[in-house]
Amino acid sequence: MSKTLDALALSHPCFSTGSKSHKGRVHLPVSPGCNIQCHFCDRRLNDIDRRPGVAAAILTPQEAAETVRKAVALCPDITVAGVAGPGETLATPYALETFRLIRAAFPDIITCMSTNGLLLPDFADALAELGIDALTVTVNAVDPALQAQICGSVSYHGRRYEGRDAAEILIRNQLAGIRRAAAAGITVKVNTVLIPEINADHVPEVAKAVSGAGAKLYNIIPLIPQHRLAWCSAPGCALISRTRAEAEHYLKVFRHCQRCRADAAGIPGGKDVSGELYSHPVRPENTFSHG
Ligand code: CLF
Ligand code: SF4
Repeated sequence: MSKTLDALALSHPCFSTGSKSHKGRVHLPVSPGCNIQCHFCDRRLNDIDRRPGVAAAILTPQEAAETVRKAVALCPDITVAGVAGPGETLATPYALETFRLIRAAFPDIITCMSTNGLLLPDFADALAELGIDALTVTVNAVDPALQAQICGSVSYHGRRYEGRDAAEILIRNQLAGIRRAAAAGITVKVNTVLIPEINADHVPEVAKAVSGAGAKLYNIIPLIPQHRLAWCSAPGCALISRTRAEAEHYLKVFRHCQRCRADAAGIPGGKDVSGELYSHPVRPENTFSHG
């Protein structure tokens, strides 16, 4: 049975709705590829960058399960095992296989997954059956004209779509997927990357739409201007605060996001044990990008 928002608020560092939690998470970088192309996404394998989409190397599901064991020994405050890339979790089977192994080996750990939502209508019921406790869907716009400026293409059921066609499929599936996951009893959070030049005024509309679909929590992530959105600006504190306040008319807002790497481990913004866990050499042949 998935956990409610109230239960997660006490035990999950990214679902706390008030002050910052002191619980931790371990990210398991098991998902290499992606099925869409966000313009801000610059997936890389390295030890240095501190942002989403970056990991030192890809793990197998078996290695990931062993990593959870080590992570909890290094940092007993870790309550959550999450998969957040470095690519899209539903584009390859490894995230689900990882959660199967983790569920069996660590029945009490909170399982958490993030997705771009393209395949969520297909997988929501399977995620509920697996007992995923917390799901994050990244929805950057619900207006296809804006989404097309953020995401260049999607590969969906064997075909590649671009521009407005891609945007329409992505938005439709994200909202349908959230509806389906919420109906199956999964607590859904939505992340929106705040891009001042593209979606800043549109964020309340996203919050309204995802709340209507059943999302319970909202997280506004300031853009890291890079890749094809290097021309955009990083939002300042005043814009972030204003946008959060506007979104809060529709659903609760999480305010402590640390824009974690796909192999982050420890307490977000606090104790960091990722260096001790993931001190393996970079494998450049596995260079996928993510954001
Ligand atoms: Fe990881 Fe994301 Fe789960 Fe948290 S991170 S999969 S919900 S366990 Fe958290 Fe990190 Fe922000 Fe993500 S602080 S980037 S929101
Ligand atoms: Fe895929 Fe995530 Fe990168 Fe977007 S940000 S292209 S969903 S890996």
